[in-house]
Amino acid sequence: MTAITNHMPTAELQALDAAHHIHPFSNNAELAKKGARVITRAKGVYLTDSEGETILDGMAGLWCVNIGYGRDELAEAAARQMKELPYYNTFFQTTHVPVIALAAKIAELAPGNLNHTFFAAGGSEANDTNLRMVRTYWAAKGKPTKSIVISRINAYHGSSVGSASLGGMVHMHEQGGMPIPDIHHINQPNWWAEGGDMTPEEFGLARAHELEEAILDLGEDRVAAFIAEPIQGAGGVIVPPATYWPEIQRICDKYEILLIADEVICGFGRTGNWFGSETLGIRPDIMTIAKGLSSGYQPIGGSVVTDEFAAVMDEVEFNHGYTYSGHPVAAAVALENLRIMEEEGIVDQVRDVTGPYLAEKWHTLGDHPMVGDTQIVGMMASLALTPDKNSRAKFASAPGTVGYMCRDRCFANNLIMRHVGDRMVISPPLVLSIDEIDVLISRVRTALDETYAQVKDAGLFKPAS
Ligand code: PXG
Repeated sequence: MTAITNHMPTAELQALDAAHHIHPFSNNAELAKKGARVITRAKGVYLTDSEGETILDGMAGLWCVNIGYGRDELAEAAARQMKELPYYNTFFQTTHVPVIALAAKIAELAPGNLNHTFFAAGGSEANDTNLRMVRTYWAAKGKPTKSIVISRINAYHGSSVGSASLGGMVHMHEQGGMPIPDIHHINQPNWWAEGGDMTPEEFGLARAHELEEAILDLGEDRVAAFIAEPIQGAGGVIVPPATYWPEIQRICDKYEILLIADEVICGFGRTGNWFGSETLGIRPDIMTIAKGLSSGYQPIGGSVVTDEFAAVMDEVEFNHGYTYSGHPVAAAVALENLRIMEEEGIVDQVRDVTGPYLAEKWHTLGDHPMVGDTQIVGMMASLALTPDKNSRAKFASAPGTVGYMCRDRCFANNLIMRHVGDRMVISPPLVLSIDEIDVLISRVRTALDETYAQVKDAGLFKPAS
């Protein structure tokens, strides 16, 4: 076989891709017909494809390339570590320097007494760890019946059987026999879509109270933990009403329910603080981390737990671990990523400068005839597309039809912005500059204008009855 390189014609690469590569979350037959866009390189916030087009990456890969593309320091850290110690495990009474240093660094950055990390290769694995760990924790405390984890509809916690069961994506549960037992879902705090006649504040409280009702229904002695993203990411960048999290925290405290904050997206600067829990005022017992930990340069994630939690688990031989838990190369790269983020003040920059600027511009999109809600915290943001902003109406067309059209117009304008149903979301690299924010906003506006024209032409600009 001839070498497959960046220099091959796009069509040949696409044909080989279609022949042998199964894409996640895709209809592979449809994709094969049009051919996947081949991304060949990236620098800063821009991707380049095999046709030489440059694309502004409004999604930081998959919500993860916080530091931006093309940082040689991370490549060098990986190369150094590969030469010195490419792999060793930490299962059998051994450890190594990168994992020691990274665990200590995470303890320094994490709020409160979240000082101990169990490593994984990504967020799904880390949430599987959490599921087993909270049950093991309660059993060790003499309360083995506390095994139910409460989560939320439209949450995303990963794709493995355990983590997808924790998640609340109905279309995922439909495939492969999920959710597994002892996972219970309550409703999400999505005021725009589900708030009815309530004010956001009333609605936030009502949705938080569903947690209390679930605990009372299921029995306090049965519930181990509540898991949630501080701000739902894959669910559509749903920023909860201000009343929601304080009430959730009160309920978890009152009933001694462990609180797991899934920081896979919100962590490492995304919300303008190191962790979303700080921005939202949450005191978790466990944080799930991944993505921005290494800015996606290496697959790594973990579960960060408090001193109190770790003290209980320390007494148990926890029969759990992954070959790549604390992988030395991934750990070395993550450390270098965190060093750069700290030294360059990237989180402060998002909180004080670029985040507020992006927010100001993002909210101006609310004057577009098809845009209802505009939500943004730090550098994660969403727009609700609607045929009638006053009534917060959904489109009459199948959910996601208009969102998909908008995503296509973004692609055509060399901007990656995702759609979640008829909500548009961005999560750009945290190094996005003021000038790049202007480019992003102008491409979003063009894409919205083009979508609006298409939607009207197709007779789709009408509300569901
Ligand atoms: N928790 C959260 C909050 C996530 O967003 C995971 C866990 C799972 O992490 P891993 O590393 O196992 O993928 C995620 C991942 C999307 C999309 O379409 C989002 C994620 C993954 C894939 C697609 O928005 N988030």
